[in-house]
Amino acid sequence: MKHTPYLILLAGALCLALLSGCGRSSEEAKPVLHVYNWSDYIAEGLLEQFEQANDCEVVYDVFDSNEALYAKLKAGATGYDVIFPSSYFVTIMVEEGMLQPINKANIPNLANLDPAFLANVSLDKEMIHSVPYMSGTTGIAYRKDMVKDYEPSWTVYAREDLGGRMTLLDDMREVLGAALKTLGYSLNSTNEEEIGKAADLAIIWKRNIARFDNEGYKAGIASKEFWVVQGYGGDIQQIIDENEDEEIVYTLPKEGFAMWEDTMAIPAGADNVELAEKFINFMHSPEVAAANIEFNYYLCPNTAAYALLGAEILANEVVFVPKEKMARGEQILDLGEDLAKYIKAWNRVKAAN
Ligand code: SPD
Repeated sequence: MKHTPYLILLAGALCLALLSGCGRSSEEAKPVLHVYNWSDYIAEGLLEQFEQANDCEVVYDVFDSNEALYAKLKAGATGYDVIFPSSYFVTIMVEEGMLQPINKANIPNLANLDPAFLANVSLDKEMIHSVPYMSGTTGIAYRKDMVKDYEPSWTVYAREDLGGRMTLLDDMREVLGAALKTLGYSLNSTNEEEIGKAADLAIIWKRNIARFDNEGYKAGIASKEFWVVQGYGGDIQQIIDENEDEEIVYTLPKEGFAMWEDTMAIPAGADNVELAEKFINFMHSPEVAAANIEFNYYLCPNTAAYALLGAEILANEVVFVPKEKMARGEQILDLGEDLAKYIKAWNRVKAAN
């Protein structure tokens, strides 16, 4: 009886030892990198390549919007070592102490990045808290075989004859941004009246769509469930490739469209900063960046990678958007306190019938 507490302690210690790895094989004791990225956003085989090169394990989760990433971290999700926020969300996360500074000395491949991109496109130009990953456009994809009289215009969403066959992204800045452009305003407008008018227009569009959707639209347009979808250029191109379906066409609306930059960042309190830096460095080796451009159909501003790209991808206008089309694009920016106006307008759109 006298020894019972010690037996309990010993049993507890044994359990702890087993859980903490003393009983594990060397395979299980490898360091683990937790990555949280957008879906369909890394070339096949790269994670395994990184694991082998660094004798580690990568645990990889995906999200489908900046809001989902932000909400998950805010809700207390810890343990991620590398995350992929869009640049306009990095600013918000930095203000809220959610990201840690990047130690550039540990990421030599940052030298491969295009200085012009950093100066003109990046919002975090000195890469204090984030490193560019990919940039791209948001447009409309439609099925040639189902919509005969299509014009590349956001006004397609006012067409009742396509009712139930269209989707819009479940993304406040993207939908209100498209409506703002349609009305001739900036998609970064901070004018409450303009944002209000954009919400009114989005409510009209909402009546004609099947749903707001960030992921299912890809399978939906491939299966012909949807004929017109708002989507990200590279994701649409991936669907065209996977399904060898030339009936799907990606277009950049005449009124204008959103451009964005996604980044890699290390959350405050990340467990494995050293491995996170190695991962970011790996992603910016010329070979890996080239593989990602070829797979993702987005532009990684890694100039050292361009020499490794095939002729087909170099000629692909979804990736390398011609200057005359690019002129209609506008980059999504962080709006600081004015974002509240968008949240209010978006809530009205979401609540409307
Ligand atoms: N599958 C990857 C899609 C990445 C889109 N990121 C940009 C979002 C801007 N709203």
